[in-house]
Amino acid sequence: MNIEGKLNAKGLKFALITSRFNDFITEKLVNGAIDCIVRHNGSEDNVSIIRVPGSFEIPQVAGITAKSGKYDAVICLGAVIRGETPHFDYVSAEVTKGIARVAGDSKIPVTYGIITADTVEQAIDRAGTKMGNRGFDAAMTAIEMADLIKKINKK
Ligand code: INI
Repeated sequence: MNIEGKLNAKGLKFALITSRFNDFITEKLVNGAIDCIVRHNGSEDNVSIIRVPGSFEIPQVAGITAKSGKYDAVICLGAVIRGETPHFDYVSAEVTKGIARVAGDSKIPVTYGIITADTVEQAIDRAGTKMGNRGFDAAMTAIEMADLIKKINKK
């Protein structure tokens, strides 16, 4: 028997966790995620947008949200852009490890829509221009995974 998730967001409830830091990018990821959900039969009324100060704060809030029992999937959206100090490396490593930890500890999908970019241009490219939209992609994965997990849990 093959078990695979379908791309149908009908009736599913989503939480988008997004950072205000670099919001000129993260708001585009939010729009991309909502666009994906709506294009796959979901409803914007079933999407909660939860804003945190920076990407570092995303994993903790994603964990609390995933445990709340109110959602079928949590989608993490952030943008970490390299500056002149090693700060980028610390923040990007922690948010990545943090989301992976929360996903592994959760009963619902927690997806990773974090742009880590060396330049502002690279970030723009991944927020709805040349290289697609990481928010759209993370929402698509959340839809498939939510359906998959429901199927696995069904007797
Ligand atoms: N937060 C981001 O989301 N993106 C960044 O590029 C970034 N940089 O480069 O500093 C950033 N820093 C803030 C960090 O996420 C925390 O909010 C802060 O350290 C307080 O905990």
